[in-house]
Amino acid sequence: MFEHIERVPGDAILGLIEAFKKDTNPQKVDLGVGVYKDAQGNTPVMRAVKEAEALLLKNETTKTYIGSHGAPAYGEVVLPMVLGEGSPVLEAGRASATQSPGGTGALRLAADFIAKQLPGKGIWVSDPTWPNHHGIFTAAGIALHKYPYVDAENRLDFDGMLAALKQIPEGDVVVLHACCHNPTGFDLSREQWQTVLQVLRERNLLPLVDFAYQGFGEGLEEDAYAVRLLAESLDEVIITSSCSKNFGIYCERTGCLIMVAKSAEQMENVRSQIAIVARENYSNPPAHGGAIVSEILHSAELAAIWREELTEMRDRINTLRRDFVEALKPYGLDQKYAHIAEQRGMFSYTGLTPEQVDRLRDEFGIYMVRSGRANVAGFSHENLPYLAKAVAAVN
Ligand code: PLP
Ligand code: TYF
Repeated sequence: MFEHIERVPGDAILGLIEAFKKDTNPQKVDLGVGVYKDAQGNTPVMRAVKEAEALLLKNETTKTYIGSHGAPAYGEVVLPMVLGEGSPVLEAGRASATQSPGGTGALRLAADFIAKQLPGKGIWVSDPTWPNHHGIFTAAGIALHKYPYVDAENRLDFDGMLAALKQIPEGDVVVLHACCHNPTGFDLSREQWQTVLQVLRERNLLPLVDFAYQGFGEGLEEDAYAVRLLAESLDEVIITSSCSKNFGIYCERTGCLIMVAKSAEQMENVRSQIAIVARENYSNPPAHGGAIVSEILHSAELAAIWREELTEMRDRINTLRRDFVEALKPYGLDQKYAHIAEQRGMFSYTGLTPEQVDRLRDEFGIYMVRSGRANVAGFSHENLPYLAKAVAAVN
């Protein structure tokens, strides 16, 4: 029965983990998969998370199913985190939260909902985007199209993006990265978001805002600018939020699908359909990650610790961006790579070519995605001089 089945290559990004492990170069540097790392190169459990888990262990009384929408206490804290305390969207009862297995799970719920309830609508993703976007939407049976995002000089191509958005058929879905664009690190300015809003409105397009890095760009509130602008200005918005990065709970699979509808009445209709989609995929989401987030955000004390830790992570990344460009100065490359200090979030489209990336791996044990995407959290003040020297050597 299985004779005809072909072997396919694994995920290129996740494959870097294995390749890095095998490398015996003592100076090797991992700039591959998008997980946060501290100065020692570790991805530790956050203190607020450890404390929340201790409380959960002590107080947990049952492991029963939590329902297709997940724990209400989780939705209760994620909605204001994403849409803002006192958001008019929340006041109007227009938003519904469904706990999901990671941001990926939320994307799949959104995809199945679109395929089922908005048949025939295409979906548009930035070129480039997170490769899983292609897989998830295609697997759900939705026709996938691209809009430009980066130009030949490795800069944000806002004009190209805008021109493409203006051509999208009415009613189609547009995937937008709320902040910390993966893989490029190029984010839109507030003014540019206002312009995008106008086009979405004029063309009657449905935004699906992927919000996987809240708190990693400029701040928890600042990073939510686009999400809140669109939710408050448009009748319908789909938001997929992830707690993997900002709570550092990658393996607990914790995300949220937020559906914003025109009215509370329509929201309840949509919500009932989302429950079916969740049920058909996995019945109920895993509970633990959502319980951690809910424990933290329901406690003023834990929430304050968490915010401090998140700020520390963000500041570390943004400092390393600037210091890397500084480290390139002696080689006369600081202008060429100045964009790395301007980009936001965990990732940088460095502008290194696939051939340069290969040389960095083979000659220096430096691992990144062949597109030239580097995980900036893999930089450290210890390895910056080595990285700068290596980048200079391949230039
Ligand atoms: N969306 C983007 C753009 C991402 O980079 C990620 C990262 O992993 C996700 C969604 C999904 O995150 P997770 O499923 O780990 O919560
Ligand atoms: O882009 C990244 O590195 C993260 C992690 O199949 C990731 O989003 C990468 C690939 C994948 C799942 C997660």
